[in-house]
Amino acid sequence: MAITIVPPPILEAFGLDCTHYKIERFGSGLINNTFKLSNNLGRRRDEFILQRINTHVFKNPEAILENHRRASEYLAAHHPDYFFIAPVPLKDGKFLLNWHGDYWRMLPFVAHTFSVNEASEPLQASEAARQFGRLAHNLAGIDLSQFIPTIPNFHNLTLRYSAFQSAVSDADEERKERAAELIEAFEQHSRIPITYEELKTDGDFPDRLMHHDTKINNVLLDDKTGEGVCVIDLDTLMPGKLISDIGDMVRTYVSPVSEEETDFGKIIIRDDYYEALMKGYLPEMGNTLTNTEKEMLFYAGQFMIYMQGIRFLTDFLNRDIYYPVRYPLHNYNRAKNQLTLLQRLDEKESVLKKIIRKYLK
Ligand code: GN1
Ligand code: MG
Repeated sequence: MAITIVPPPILEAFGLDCTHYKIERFGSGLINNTFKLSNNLGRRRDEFILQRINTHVFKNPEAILENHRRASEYLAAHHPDYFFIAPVPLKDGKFLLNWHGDYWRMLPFVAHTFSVNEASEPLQASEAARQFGRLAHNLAGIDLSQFIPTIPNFHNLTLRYSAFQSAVSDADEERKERAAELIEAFEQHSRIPITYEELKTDGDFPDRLMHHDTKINNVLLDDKTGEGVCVIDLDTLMPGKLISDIGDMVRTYVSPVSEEETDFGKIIIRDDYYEALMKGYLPEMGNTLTNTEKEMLFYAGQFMIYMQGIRFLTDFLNRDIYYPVRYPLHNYNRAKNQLTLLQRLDEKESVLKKIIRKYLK
């Protein structure tokens, strides 16, 4: 359940006097409860983001803060000039607060930045992609064995596909009937999960520390210049595959409308945004990409759009237990939106592959 107020002892545990802060709900994330704390004495620098972690989704919230701390220590040691948001410690030195079974953590708020929910100029796409590319590159040498998956199997398409199939067989007749065409369309694209199966055993397709949620609103942009400043939302920073981060950028930067759009005719592939994101990301990775990774850059978009589509459809069939919905067909429409996006992407395969080649060394 979303909450609207923050109990004062939570601020106190972080060493803040609650009478000095204005607290507002913040952002558009679907999973955690996010608040912005602003110092009401007018100290602009003294602002924070406070979040209650959704423990239905993140069953091991300690892992989030542990991973975040390890990554920030590594980056501070190896890339001291790289701007990365480290979590704010509690008075007792820990980073995660357990308050009557709810878990809270705090981050500094980065002043003079903004974020966008949809890319409205190619520069935003290239700046955001550059930030995610830089993150991946700067973390490339880190020891992955120390990282705990914060959501096990998060982007395991094999398991997402079987969850989808189970949802199809367990759903009530009404929802199944409503979704029949969509179910069939996603099943017709089963080449996408099969390719993923093949990649899992490909020795030239390494694990990397990936962000796993590279939506454009997870990058802060500079108020004045629009340049990328840093990435945010490190909850799913964990070992994974390159296609997750590239794919979610394709999924969310390239169409002029988001996964919430129900006028499906508005979903199109903007080649210039696709190009901007490859232009932003690929040079940051330098020549660290393997041949298989290079070959799978187009597939990345198909992989993430397909996975998000079946996740929404699975949730619709499961009676909306994961994603918050505002109306009965909300998850159904989100799934249909993603299917449309996948179709638009496939239609442009050859042009988009040409763009990719331009930015590969
Ligand atoms: C969730 O909460 P938010 O919006 O950052 C989801 C992502 C989906 C996204 C779709 C932990 O992210 O995987 O892509 O919704 N995060 C989790 O909007 O499930
Ligand atoms: Mg997120």
